[in-house]
Order: sequence, then C-alpha cells, then structure tokens
Amino acid sequence: MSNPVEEIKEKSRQLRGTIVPTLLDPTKDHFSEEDYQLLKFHGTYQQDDRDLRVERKKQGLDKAWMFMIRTKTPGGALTAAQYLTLDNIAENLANGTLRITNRQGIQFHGVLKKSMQAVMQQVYQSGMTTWGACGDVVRNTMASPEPLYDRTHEDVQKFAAQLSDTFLAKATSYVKIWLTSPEGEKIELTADETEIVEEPIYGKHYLPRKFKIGIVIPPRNDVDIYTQDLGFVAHTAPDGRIEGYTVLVGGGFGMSHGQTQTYPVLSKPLGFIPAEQALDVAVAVVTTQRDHGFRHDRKQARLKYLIEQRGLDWFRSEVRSRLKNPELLREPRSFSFEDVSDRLGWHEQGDGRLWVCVPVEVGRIKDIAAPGPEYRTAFRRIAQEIGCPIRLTPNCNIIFHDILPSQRQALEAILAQHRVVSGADFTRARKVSHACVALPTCGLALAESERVFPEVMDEIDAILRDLQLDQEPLLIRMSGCPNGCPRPYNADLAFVGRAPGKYAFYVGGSYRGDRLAGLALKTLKIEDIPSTVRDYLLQFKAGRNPGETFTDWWGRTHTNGEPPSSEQFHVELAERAARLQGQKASPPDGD
Ligand code: SRM
Ligand code: SF4
Repeated sequence: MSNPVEEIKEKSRQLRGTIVPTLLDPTKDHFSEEDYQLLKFHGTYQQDDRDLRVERKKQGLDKAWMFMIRTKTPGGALTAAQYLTLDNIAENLANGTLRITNRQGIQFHGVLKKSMQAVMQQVYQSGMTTWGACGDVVRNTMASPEPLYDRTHEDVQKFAAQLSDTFLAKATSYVKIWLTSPEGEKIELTADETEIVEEPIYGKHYLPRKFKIGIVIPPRNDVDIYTQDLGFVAHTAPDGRIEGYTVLVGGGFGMSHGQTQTYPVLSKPLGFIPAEQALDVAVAVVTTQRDHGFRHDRKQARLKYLIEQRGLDWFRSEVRSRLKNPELLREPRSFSFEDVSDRLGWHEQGDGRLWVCVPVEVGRIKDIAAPGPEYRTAFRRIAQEIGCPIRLTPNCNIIFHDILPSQRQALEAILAQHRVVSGADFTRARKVSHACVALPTCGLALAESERVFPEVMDEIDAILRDLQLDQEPLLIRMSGCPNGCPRPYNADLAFVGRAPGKYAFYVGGSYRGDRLAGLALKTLKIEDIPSTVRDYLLQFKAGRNPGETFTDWWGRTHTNGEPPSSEQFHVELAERAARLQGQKASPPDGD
C-alpha cells in the first residue's frame, strides 16, 4: 500500500496540482495540503511565522502564512552577479536576510504568496534555479568548495554540476508556473497539462523520498560525506587527476518526532569506481532506490532503510546489474579524514590569485546593529566592487575567490568597515560550530536553535579559553528537533531540541565526521549547557594524552551511550502530546 504523498505525486500531472489556480486567486494567501507537498519540488515550503501563532489565534486570525524558498547551487558556486540578484531578492521580496544552508544553497524566508513568482523568475534569469532544491528528487549536490586551481578541485566541482544536470527533473511545470519567456515576457499562467514529458530517471512517482549526494576530497571531510545518501570520496593520481571514487551509500540523519524505527545512519562503502564511470554508478544507485525504496511508509522511505533491511550485498549486486561495466565496481579503497571544518582566512589558489573564507554566524547573512557585523552590506559591496565569484560552504560560511593580490586590501577594508571578522581569533570549536534554522520559520522545531546558539557558543568559548582549550578541535552542533538538519549526530557534542529550552545531549561523535555520538543526557536545560560542557572539558583536560583530541580521547576512554534513536525521547514526547491532547498524538510531518 502506498502512502498519501505517492498518490498526490501520481495525480499531480507532473507536479502541477492546483498550484496555478491558487497562485491566481488573490483571496488565498496559502495553498492546500496537497499542493504544499508539490511545491517542495519547486523549491519552496509553505510556512507560518510561529512567533505570531498564539497572538493571532487569540485574535481569531489564521496563521501568518509565508514561504521559504531554497536555491539549488551545486558545489555552492555563484557568480558575483548571481549573488547580487539573491541580495536584491532578500531586500525586496523576502525578510531582508539570506540564509546559507549547510548543503551550500541559499534560503529566503518570509516570502509572501504574491512574491513567489518574482523570486523564482529572478533566480532563474540569473542562471540558477530552485527546481528540485526540495522534494522527492536529488537535492543540491554538495562538493568540496575550496577554489584551488588544481585538477582535483576543479574536477570535483564539474562533477557536482554534471550530477545536478543529470538529476534535474524534466517536467515543464516549473517553467510554466513560475518563469518568464526568454524575451522576458511573462508566460501566461496555464501549467499546460498537455505537456507531459518523459521523466527518464524519476518516472511518474519521482523518488520515494529526498535524496542527497556529496563529493569530498580527503583529508578534509567538509561535506560531511558519511551523512549523504550517496557519497563520492575522490582518489587522486600523482598528476592531480581524479582516478576514481570510493562510493559510500545509505547515510542519513533524520529521526522523526514520534516515530520509532527512525534513526541516523552513517554511510557504508559500496566499492571503488573509476572517475569515467562515476555518473553511471550515481544513476544506478538512484534508480535502485527509485525501484526498491519503501514507498508504503514515508518515514521508512530513505535509502538508508532499504540498505539496512535488504543488506549492503544485495544493494551492491542490484547496483552492479544496472551498470554498463559491472566489473569496474571494485573493492573500496582506503582513505582517511582529518576534519570537517572549512579553512577560514586567506589562501593562495595556485594560479597567482587568492581566496578568502569568511565565517558567517549560523549562516545568516544580515546586517546586525553595531557592534555586530553588517554581513549583508559587506558581501553586497564585495560583489559589486571586487566582482569576484563566490562559493558557499557546507559549514554555512562564504568564500570569495579569484582575487588579485592587488584587490586584497580593498576587500579587507570592506569587511573591516562593516565589522565582519576573519575568525582568526575564534576558538577552534567556534569556527566549525553550527545550528539549524528552527524557530520562528521551521514548522518542525520543538526548541530554539539558530536564535540561541550564538549566545550558547559565547559561554562555551569563555570556558574553552579559561581551560586553555581554545585551539582544540571540537565539533559542536545544535538542532531544534531530532530531524538532524545541522548533522548533530556525528558531532563531539550535540544538543538536539526536545521541548522549549530543553535538549537531548549527545557526546562522542567525531571531528572527522566518521563516528556516531551516543546519548549522554535525555534532557539538558539550556541554562545548564555551559556547566555540563565544562564538566566534560575538565575530564578531557585531566585524562587526555599529550596532543590527543577530544574525539580521540573520548574514543580511547569511553564507550558511547546508546546511539541516537527515536526510542530515547520521541516515544515519551508522543505520549505526553497524546495526554495533553487527550487523543493519540500525530507527529508533525515535514520534508
Ligand atoms: Fe533539513 C526538514 C532546514 C539540511 C534532515 N529541513 C527541513 C525543513 C524543510 C522543515 C520542514 O520540512 O518543514 C527545514 C526548513 C527550516 C527553515 O525554516 O528554513 C530544514 N535542512 C534545513 C537547512 C536549512 C538547515 C541548515 O541549518 O542549513 C538545511 C538545508 C539544506 C539544503 O540546502 O538543502 C537542511 N536537513 C538537512 C540535513 C543535512 C544535509 O542534508 O546535509 C539533514 C540530515 C541529513 C538527512 O537528510 O538525513 C536534514 N530536514 C531533515 C529532515 C529529516 C529527514 C529524514 O530522513 O527523516 C527533515 C524532515 C523530513 O524530511 O521529514 C528536514
Ligand atoms: Fe527544523 Fe528540526 Fe531541521 Fe532544525 S533540525 S531546521 S528544527 S526540521
């Protein structure tokens, strides 16, 4: 039996649904539940301002409906002109901010229904898209963003673009609903139903669930490769050419509130494939998931559950049977990672030019009143005055590259004028820490994350400095619910929202991203985070061997607590919700 979203997709006439009539109806400020599911494929989520919910309810008003719109930018690559388009959209059509996502895209929040078309059009006209940034398709392809001018880094970026093109849905509904003609005239809104085209990869039902691909260059695991449905680990020949990839499959971090049998998984090695056959493997993996993924239950529909249930050997032989040259999928090669961070600061590209990676607090590009940084103004001026291309990083920072040595001073002056710091004097933990969006836009948030994390990190920073651990590698992540967006479950220390002001506390992941953390405390109040972290750091300081990282000390001296699982807290949350409502709790459904 199929889940309701499968039926919605099937009946949607290639993702058209009733989006057009609702768009044209000025009396409606939001879409039906069915169209909400379809809109995701177009790169947008229907949301409401959760800060206003209670007050509006008191006043007998409906929710304050608005939309999040997400771009798809493979490898995080943008031109300066594209960045300026995005900045312009943030100013005129959204809430005045741009949010760098940890999959190297940009999200706009607070877009009203009447502005959606204009956002899509401006993004598209600038050579980007939002098509397939969300929904049951291959999402934005991540790739190591360092703009080094060697064959390895260039090939990885090219491969990301190639994967992205290959897996772009062919349906014309996106163009028909949102876009303008090449002449710049507005297309009449028809979402022409006669234009049903072949979807060679996705078919009628698209994929069972979202699907994520990343490409990484060891020893830097900046794309957090073990969390991807499909990961490519580059192996480089002495001349810099990529010989091939070790392919990892079945990673994923989601656990669904109230749903047992959902849990995070690190990806596993499928085999080594020569670079020329890598695209072929990607198609074989994606179509295996398309044909065998568990469509009956959306909560079991990610690739990780298929592999966990049918076994890696079964999955490998299914993938092999789809390859043009199955014998080329060989034993995985060995590789190792050092850390998941970005290299902040200035670096040489290898062609005489420079790049700089600038930290952005929780990825939110906005102007903060003095003494805070004016990220938006600074980055807009860099795009306008220096005109250099940009890469967004998986740690939600921003890279400016192709900078002539003669331009460095001007760029540094802009950053300084707008109080944007280089991160040179950050603690090492601060440099790589991240929190997901959560309130007030995320419909699934159970606790604050982005809005409280800077202050939490200020307190942790003070402790690290006090204990002279400020240059220790330490991966700290916070999320507003168990869905795992900021990839908390492989962090050294992670706080996962369970209720307002309360977090489950996980310890024992890895700064390399290759180990799952275990449960340390079911409930940790936000005000107790600093003292709890201090206790762990004191133990570390007393017990570590010389030069040993927190990750390695923990691995040597501790057995991890229970691996993250929904049983640890969703069950009681669901029970509590059921008690409060006097009925069986129905978990919020997201995507
Ligand atoms: Fe996520 C759902 C934000 C990366 C796992 N994620 C959501 C939604 C759309 C909430 C919803 O469905 O209503 C959030 C929108 C909040 C808002 O208001 O903006 C949201 N996810 C994000 C971002 C913006 C977090 C960030 O701090 O950057 C990231 C956008 C990336 C992008 O550009 O595409 C983001 N989400 C991730 C990641 C990390 C990754 O992909 O590398 C994960 C864990 C990896 C994985 O997919 O397993 C992740 N998001 C989820 C899940 C759980 C999926 C599952 O298998 O159960 C949901 C909920 C769902 O799908 O049911 C979700
Ligand atoms: Fe929302 Fe939860 Fe994702 Fe945070 S982890 S953005 S609260 S779905």
